[in-house]
Amino acid sequence: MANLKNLKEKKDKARALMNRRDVLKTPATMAALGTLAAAGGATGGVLSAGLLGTAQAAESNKAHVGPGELDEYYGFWSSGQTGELRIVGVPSMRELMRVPVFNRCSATGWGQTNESIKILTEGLLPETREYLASHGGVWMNGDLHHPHMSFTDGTYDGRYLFMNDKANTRVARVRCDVMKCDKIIEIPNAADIHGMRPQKFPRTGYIFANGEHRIPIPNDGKILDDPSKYHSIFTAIDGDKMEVAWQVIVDGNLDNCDADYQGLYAFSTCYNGEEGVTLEEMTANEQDWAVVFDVKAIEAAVKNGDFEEISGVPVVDGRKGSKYTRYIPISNSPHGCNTAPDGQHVVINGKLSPTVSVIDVTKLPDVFADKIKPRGCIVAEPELGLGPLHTTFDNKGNAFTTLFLDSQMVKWDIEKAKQAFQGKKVDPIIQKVDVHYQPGHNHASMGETKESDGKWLVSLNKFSKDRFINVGPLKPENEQLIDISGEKMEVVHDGPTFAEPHDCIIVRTDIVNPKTAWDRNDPTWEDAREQAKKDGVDLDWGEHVIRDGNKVRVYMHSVAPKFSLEKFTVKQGDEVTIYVTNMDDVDDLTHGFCLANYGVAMELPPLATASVTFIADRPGVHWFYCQWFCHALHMEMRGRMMVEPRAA
Ligand code: K7E
Ligand code: CUA
Repeated sequence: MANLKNLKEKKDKARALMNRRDVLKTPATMAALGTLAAAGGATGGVLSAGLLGTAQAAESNKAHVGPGELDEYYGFWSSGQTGELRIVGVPSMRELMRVPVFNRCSATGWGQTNESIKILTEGLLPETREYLASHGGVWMNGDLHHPHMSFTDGTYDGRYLFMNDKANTRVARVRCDVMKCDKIIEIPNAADIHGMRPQKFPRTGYIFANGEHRIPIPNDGKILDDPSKYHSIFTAIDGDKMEVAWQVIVDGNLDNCDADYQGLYAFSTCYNGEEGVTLEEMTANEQDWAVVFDVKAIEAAVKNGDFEEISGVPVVDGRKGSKYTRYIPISNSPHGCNTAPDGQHVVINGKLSPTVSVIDVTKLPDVFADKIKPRGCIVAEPELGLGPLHTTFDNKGNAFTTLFLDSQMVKWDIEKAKQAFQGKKVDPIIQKVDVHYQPGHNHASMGETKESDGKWLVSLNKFSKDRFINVGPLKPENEQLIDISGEKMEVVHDGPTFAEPHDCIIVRTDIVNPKTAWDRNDPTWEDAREQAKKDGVDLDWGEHVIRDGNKVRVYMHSVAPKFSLEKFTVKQGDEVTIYVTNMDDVDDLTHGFCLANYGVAMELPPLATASVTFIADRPGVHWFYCQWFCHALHMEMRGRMMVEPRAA
């Protein structure tokens, strides 16, 4: 009975929402914002209209990956405010691995080992490093929204993954051979990197990154409450060197971006054309823009000196009227920006407008030559539903757009949308399917490459509400798997997930080939290798304690189930560095090193070296032990650090 009552309540709520949606059809702006707020409200009242007569698709066999079977695709998932990268198997949606990037990690020692601290700090701006010196040395948080793989010739090449940190204005790179972060840089002159995409052609090349918030440049305190002097900045990073190549100052706030398949243009959605600082000011106008960057012209400007050097990087003026950019008027507050695999169309997602705008890149030379108006490159503008945020594609000319407010995924035909734009009586919408609830990003298998294959679609939903048993006030998000191989979309899987999978990519497994053990010559522990050489010890087979004033360097290796040193002794107050090398090369034979009551812990996968430095200021016997289950005698894999008390 309770269930029936529940169902009736839900239907009533859904009907109430239907009415509200009708009200919303007209000038969307503030009303839509009101609903955005309601979606986050405590009542759960904004439920998908699709609850009416939802015929939930039966579990498709294709999505089932049985015990011991392997997935067809790697999913690379962001984790939003958790700050890490996640690896998910698709279509099983099994979480396979977490790769710490902008976060601190208890298991792996990321943020504590000398090797990770180097990566986390060497690319920071000097003023940030100075600030952090008295604030723990490394940032403890990050906000990782957009993970994207490097491209060669319009498709993924399996070299690197790049990702942004909105919280602390950084861009990071993960090596796909070992699935570890190897570079992090902070972007100067920018505030809070949001949209980020690699160059698709001829290769990556550049990483394009949007500074979202507007700030005074330089932001040194001379200008404060004078928003007319704030700017936001577009950055091109050299993805090989992980250095800023150039920047472009723009009008408005940059949101998301993408690149073309010709290597000529980059695109950013741009809201707050009003340049306001309050919500009312930012949404006052009915029009914002998509900004198009002429990459070749900007490169020439940098070569010919048409830039200002700020914080050591060339900054080109791309504000309205500049020859390096064009501002294409788009309805209020566009969000996602997605290039289609046909190489010709770029979809700008309306967010506060129920439409998406389709740019034809072949018309851009005429726009830059001022032969046609900026809007002249728009070749379709279908009305899809409420709150279009992001779009992805199959290999048959179809696009899939998330509708945040409607809690739906809409499949539509790009060609038909173009015909409708020219006045033909055709409906580009093929199907809408309910997702649960409030989807943000979506992604189809290989969908942002020219090899898009139209098999799977993932909807990353911001709310799970009633989809899972209740775990308390903080609920998981819900990522749903949709089979798009047929004419109709079919939701086949719900996957709860912790905060917050903003975005993901789905990559064929043949493209990604990680190693199963580290190479002993890996540059990650270059500093350890050099120090061992100076100390005249063997890093691989170390079992040495080197005293150097009040510095002590301990070298040990691990072979299951033993550390090479059963004990070592230091003096209270010594600065101790422990280098541990795992000499087991057996697949999956990871050890760990945990020094109890010193807060020290790190991972040691096959043939890796890791090191940690700390002050031995607690006298007594301190056990270190292997913290990764490695052997039948794993519990016995341990030793003692003895700290002699300081003479009284
Ligand atoms: Cu969440 Cu890509 Cu940061 Cu849209 S962004 S939802
Ligand atoms: Cu070595 Cu557990």
